Amino acid sequence: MSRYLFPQDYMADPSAHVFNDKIYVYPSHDWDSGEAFDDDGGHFQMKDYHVLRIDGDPMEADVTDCGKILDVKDVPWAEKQMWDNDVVEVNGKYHLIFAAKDYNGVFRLGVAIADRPEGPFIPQPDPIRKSYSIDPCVFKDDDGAIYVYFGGIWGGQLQWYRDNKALKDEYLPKGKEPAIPARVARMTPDGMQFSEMPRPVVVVDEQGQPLTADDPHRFFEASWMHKMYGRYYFSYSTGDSHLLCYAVGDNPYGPFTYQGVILNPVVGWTTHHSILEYHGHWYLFHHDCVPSHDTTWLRSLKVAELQVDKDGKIHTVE
Ligand code: FUB
Repeated sequence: MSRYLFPQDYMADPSAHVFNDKIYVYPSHDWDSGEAFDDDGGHFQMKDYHVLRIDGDPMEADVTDCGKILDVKDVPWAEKQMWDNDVVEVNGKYHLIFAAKDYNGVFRLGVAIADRPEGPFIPQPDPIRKSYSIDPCVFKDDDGAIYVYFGGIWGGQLQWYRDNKALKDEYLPKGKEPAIPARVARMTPDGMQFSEMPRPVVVVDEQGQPLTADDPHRFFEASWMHKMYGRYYFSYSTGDSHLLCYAVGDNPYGPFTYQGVILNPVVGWTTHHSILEYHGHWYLFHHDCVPSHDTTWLRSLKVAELQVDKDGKIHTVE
């Protein structure tokens, strides 16, 4: 069973968290900009963020749009395309980590800070130093350490970087070459900068070999990290094979061993999600394009309860 969370507006890429015993969902805010579809996501011209609050069981409770929390015109370094974001609590404040294109057409990650989960968020004047690409997921471990997972291929520009340096030409591995990995960096305790150079998030098969470029289950974008039964679950979208998959590891850096498919392809090109525990139940937040009749840039938020075995295996959502 699943539920459309907010049929009143088009939103996507939901990052869901529990703050003060309520669920807050931080999505991208889709709209019809008139830009044509292209392989670089030029049709995703989002210009602001809203936050949704769910007052109880996400399968049935009321969902409130708390309003606009950040507008691209208020971010000094960002020109356009406010894509996926995520929020983490840092010393009693709330830090929104978001991706947008700067005035050189390069995706960077930025920070904006609020006193409450509902915002409004005040942006920092500059992006995170040495940040690149898209789809930040901010994960706070039980010891308080904060990690940001990020990266996305094609329009997300990850194929333009290796060893954290920009390449002269993009490089997309083929065939049995190792797939391009997501990245993870621990953040400074104040949640403002990377405290280390980003490291690759390697997803391996049962033999410990990295998934290859031709594997339909390899990483493409939409990183998410959650902890379950004391283990680290890295989940992601496979992009052009349109799956949500997961892999499990014993520490925040991995490697993560591939486990299976969380969600089969939905209507629409993209698929993107978050996973959250609330009052002892696990939920998958994601999006599809059924309400917009398969208009890829007009997506609608959904939630479904996840079935998890006692050994930590996640069942594919049907
Ligand atoms: O919303 C724009 C982009 O579409 C996201 O950054 C990707 O993950 C995909 O959902």
